[in-house]
Amino acid sequence: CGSTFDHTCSVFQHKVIIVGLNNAGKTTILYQFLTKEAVHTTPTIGSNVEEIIVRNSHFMVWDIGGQESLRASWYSYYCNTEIVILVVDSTDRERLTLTKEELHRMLAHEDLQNASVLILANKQDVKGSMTAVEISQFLTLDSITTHTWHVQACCALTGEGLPASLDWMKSQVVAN
Ligand code: G3D
Ligand code: MG
Repeated sequence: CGSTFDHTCSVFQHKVIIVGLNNAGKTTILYQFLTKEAVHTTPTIGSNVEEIIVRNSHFMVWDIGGQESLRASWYSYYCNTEIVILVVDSTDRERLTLTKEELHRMLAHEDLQNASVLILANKQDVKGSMTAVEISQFLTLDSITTHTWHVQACCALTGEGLPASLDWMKSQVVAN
C-alpha cells in the first residue's frame, strides 16, 4: 500500500475499519461489540482500536474519527483492510449525500480493492428513521459490483443487529 502510516496488524488478525460521519454511532458500536453494553462516548479524536474475537477469528477494529477534518486522513488506515464498516445515522437524512460521496470515494481507492463493505443502518430505535432498504437505495448500493457488500439494520444502544453483523464479518474472512 502507499500508506504513510503503518496501521497494520499481524497475519492472523483481520483488519477492520469503522468509518462514517461524526455522531453516526461508530464508537458506540465498537464498544457494543466488546461489552454488549452501551457506554458513554466522547467524540473520537484520532482513533480507537480494539480486538474482537468471533469464534476464533481475530478482528482488529479501528474506529476512526468522522469529523470533516479527520475524514481527509481515512485513507491512511486503508492499507490491508479486509472489511470496512460504514456506519450510517439512519435519522440523518440531511447528511446522507455526504455519506454517499464518502462511500463511493472509498470504494475507488486502490488500497480497498479487496475489502468487503458492511453498511450499518444505525439508530433504528428512533421513530421515523430510514430503513435499511431506503438507505441502500439512497447510497445506490446495487450499483456496486466491485466489492462484496451487505447492509444491516441495527441499534447500537441495545445491540440489536450487531451479532448478525459479526456473523457476516466472520463469513467474509472465512470465504476469503
Ligand atoms: P461516532 O463515534 O460515530 O461519532 P458515537 O458516534 O458512538 O459517539 O455516538 C453519537 C451519539 O449517538 C451518542 O449520543 C450515542 O449514544 C448515540 N447513538 C449511537 N447509536 C445509537 C442508536 O442506535 N440509537 C440512538 N438513539 N442513539 C445512538 P450522545 O447523546 O452521547 O452524543
Ligand atoms: Mg467516535
